[in-house]
Amino acid sequence: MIFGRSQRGKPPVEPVTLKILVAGGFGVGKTTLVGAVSEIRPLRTEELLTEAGRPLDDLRGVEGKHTTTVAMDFGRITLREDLVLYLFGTPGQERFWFMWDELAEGALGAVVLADTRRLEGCFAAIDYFERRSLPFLVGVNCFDGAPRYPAGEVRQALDLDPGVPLLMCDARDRESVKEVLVGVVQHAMATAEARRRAVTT
Ligand SMILES: Nc1nc2c(ncn2[C@@H]2O[C@H](COP(=O)(O)OP(=O)(O)OP(=O)(O)O)[C@@H](O)[C@H]2O)c(=O)[nH]1
Ligand SMILES: [Mg+2]
Repeated sequence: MIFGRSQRGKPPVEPVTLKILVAGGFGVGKTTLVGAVSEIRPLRTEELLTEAGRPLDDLRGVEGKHTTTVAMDFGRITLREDLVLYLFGTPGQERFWFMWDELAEGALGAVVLADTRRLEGCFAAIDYFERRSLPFLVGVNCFDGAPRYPAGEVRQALDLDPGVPLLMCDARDRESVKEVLVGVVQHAMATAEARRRAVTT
């Protein structure tokens, strides 16, 4: 058959689209992470850090940082031809957290980025996802010059539940970020499956 389906190959697949949040404290690399993997030009809402914000904005370790996210970052990555992730980066500064509930709506899971020099920066994000039972994974963004700690020590310092995955990553590196995102999707799927089983048994 010349015009049969077999000649045209596989019919195009409608991809599943999933929403993933990228959260964490101020300046941990959320905007960098979304920018590193997005296949569309990421939408950013960066504003200049100002003199007025200086007492509030902790720039230790990221002295070269001049801008901050005030609403969100948005990017997209196709993990497989049938699986597309929409990434929503949250603002890190506490004064913009009123945005979080809007951003979290309909999310499958989240990445909480952490910087070991300022671990306390991600406590609020961890609390937020725990309270809402939204599956999340912790990505330790290994900045150059930051001390490296074994995963177990970081888990302990964060008082992480044993079921929450923790990965070391580099927010600037596409492959590293992809690994983190695959980790979130797998963790969210496993959590959903476990919850389903708990309901039906
Ligand atoms: N060396 C190094 N620098 C990084 C890394 N990730 C981010 N940076 C730098 O750290 C600074 C902060 O990164 P951002 O991506 O703006 O952080 P953010 O979490 O979006 O910050 P807010 O939106 O202000 O909360 C920038 O100057 C980045 O270039 C990393 O993995 N290694
Ligand atoms: Mg940002």
